[in-house]
Amino acid sequence: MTGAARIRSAEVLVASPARNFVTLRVTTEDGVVGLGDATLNGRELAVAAYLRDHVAPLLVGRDAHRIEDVWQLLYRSAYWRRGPVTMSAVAAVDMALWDIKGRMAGMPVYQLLGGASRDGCLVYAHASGADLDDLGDSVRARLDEGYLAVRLQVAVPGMGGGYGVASSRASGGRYTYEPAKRAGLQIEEGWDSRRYLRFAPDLFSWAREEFGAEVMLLHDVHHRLTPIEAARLGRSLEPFDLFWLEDCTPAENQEAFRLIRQHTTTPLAVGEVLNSVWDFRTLIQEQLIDYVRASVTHAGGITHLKRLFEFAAQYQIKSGSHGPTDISPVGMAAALHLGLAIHNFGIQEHMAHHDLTHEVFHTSYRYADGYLHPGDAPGLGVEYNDDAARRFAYSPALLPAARLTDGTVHDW
Ligand code: EZ4
Ligand code: CO
Repeated sequence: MTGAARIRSAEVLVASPARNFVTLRVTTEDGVVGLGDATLNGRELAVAAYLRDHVAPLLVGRDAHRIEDVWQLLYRSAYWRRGPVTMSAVAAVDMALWDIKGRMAGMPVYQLLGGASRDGCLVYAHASGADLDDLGDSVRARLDEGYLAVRLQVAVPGMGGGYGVASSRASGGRYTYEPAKRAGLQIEEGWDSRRYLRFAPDLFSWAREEFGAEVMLLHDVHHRLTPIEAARLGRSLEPFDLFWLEDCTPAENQEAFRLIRQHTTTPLAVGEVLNSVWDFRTLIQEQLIDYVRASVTHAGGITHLKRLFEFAAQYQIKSGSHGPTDISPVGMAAALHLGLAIHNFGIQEHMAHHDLTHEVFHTSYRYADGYLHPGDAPGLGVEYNDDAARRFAYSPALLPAARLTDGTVHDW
């Protein structure tokens, strides 16, 4: 029997290589290091404080091998359950302990999770534009890179913007979409559901004519519609065979999806802002959705997300994990190990990180021909470069707010 791997330290690392990241580094008395992602976009320091002040002191001296026990302890003994700050902190610890176990076993984490169920994880990329011409260039760039699935977002004519439209084109024609802005004041964006609902079918009719039937097309509504509006949108997009329609209405009220489901066969993906299996109970048991969008980083780590995906599997619902650049390379690696191992993997979101981000995080995962593979380095396969990180000090950034034409605050 392997002896205990006592935890010597748990350090919270905050750095901003192109954007802010919070990373937990757990080190055992024998010097084995595990990394976990604790990045919660726009609320980074809340998780950092939770980890530093309340979680790290509990970890020191504990056996890093006892992943389930530590998970249950952090979840139950805090007394205050769930929520994005707590579940991101628990997630970071969980990832770091899986990383340690893998490194000690000399195996990639996906092997510890049951081994590969597929050759690679299908991913979707982002394309966006200020108008359809601009969006066309963006989609073609993604297809040239070999992506088989692309999420399309475009500014709605007459609205001066829309969710998910990149504001700048980086070198090499790559659009970088980062909603959190490093500004003193929170940015406010306008929203008009009627304009959007009229335009969305034109967008996908154009896309099918332009790019053909084979490419998988996705779209994110980002919580902006009421249930009946979402039902109408899903129905109007049916001729264009979407891979999924994402977050078409806020999902705190899970029962809202009953109405949407009665009206449309467009596949539905929900849950990047949710963090517990309880947030999905009705959505899954009543088969109201097709893809679970929760992330390893925000939903309690590999241990909890695996439970959630296996619950979903009993109802023929697949995974579709959140994977924007606000999930760090550590979180992305963990998502890929889990995605490779589970049976009901669906698709993984992939927004490639900035080159500066990769100066701090060195990864073993690799992209080829529309798929990501976690690689075969022991553990999660990510190394953290402290020297590089010191060059990128934390810089506050906030997600925008949305307002309707008359000034009312809306769901962003
Ligand atoms: O706006 O993660 O599907 N992806 C998304 C994301 C979210 C950001 C918020 O931090 O909706 O891009
Ligand atoms: Co989304």
